[in-house]
Amino acid sequence: MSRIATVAAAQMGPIEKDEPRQSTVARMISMMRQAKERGADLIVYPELALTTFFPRYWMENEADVDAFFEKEMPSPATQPLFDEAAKLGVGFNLGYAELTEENGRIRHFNTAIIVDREGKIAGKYRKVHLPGHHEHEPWRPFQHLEKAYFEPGNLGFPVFNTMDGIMGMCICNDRRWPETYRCMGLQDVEIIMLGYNTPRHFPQAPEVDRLQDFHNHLSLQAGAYQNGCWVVGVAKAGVEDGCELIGQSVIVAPTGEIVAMTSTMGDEIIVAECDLDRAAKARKARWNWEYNREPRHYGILVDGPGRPAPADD
Ligand code: CDV
Repeated sequence: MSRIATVAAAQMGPIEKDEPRQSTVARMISMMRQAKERGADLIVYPELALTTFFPRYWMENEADVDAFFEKEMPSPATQPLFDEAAKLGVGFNLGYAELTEENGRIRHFNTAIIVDREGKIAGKYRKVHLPGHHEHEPWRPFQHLEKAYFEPGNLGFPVFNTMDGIMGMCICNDRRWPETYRCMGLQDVEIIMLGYNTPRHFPQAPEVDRLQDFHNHLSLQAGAYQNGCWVVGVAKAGVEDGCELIGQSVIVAPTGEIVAMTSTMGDEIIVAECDLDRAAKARKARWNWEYNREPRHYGILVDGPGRPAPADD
């Protein structure tokens, strides 16, 4: 018997700077209900889904930054989402800014969780690849201060046996790195969920602005195909406080084919039936890693790159 996860990608339109958590959570609950009506039993929300994408602002006051972070999960503001999940029997993937204390040290992470159909947290991931810059760079039309406001995740790329599948997560910039998918592929992941906030404008190389949608799909489709797994990529889209974020959220099959895609820049649900057994089948038929991988030649991936020494004359 096939294991089908009916997955909804819940693209969100802009969240303005002063939009309270309660309003965002109400939007998310409304989408969860729509998803359930369309048969979904798992819903994926964007990166940092509870607030505006605050790394675009330079803030000197730590309290101003921390106001965008969750000190507990669930909290009074987010508990209704967990309650609705349990009521409807719909699992979810949520991205948020996490403020926590570990060994007496305050830490800030860009985090995502998987919550199961009983409303229990079944897995946590902290973003490894943080894009952007550490300092205020006034030449930019908007900042990208993830390196200033977060530290790199310290959990690796775990996968979780939950909801009758093997599930993994990554977050936004992670999707551009082949290592992200491979770390989870090697653990037999069947579905990778991720959210993104991707500005259309790339200040370091504006000539690639026109390629943002292409590079988004290129990364997601390659990750799915090369690792034989489902990939669900979900945008926060539209013009958020003057900054345009790309949309085109997708559900990608283990063949690399897009099976559903959003067509607006606002709150929008797409749904696909994901046969989780297709992951193992695709991996075996196409790649058969035990038989064909040559890991003894891949040491450079962890030992570090290095240019070859110049040839002797
Ligand atoms: N939120 C992100 O990680 N955004 C990056 C942008 C800055 C390039 C991304 O990879 O989409």
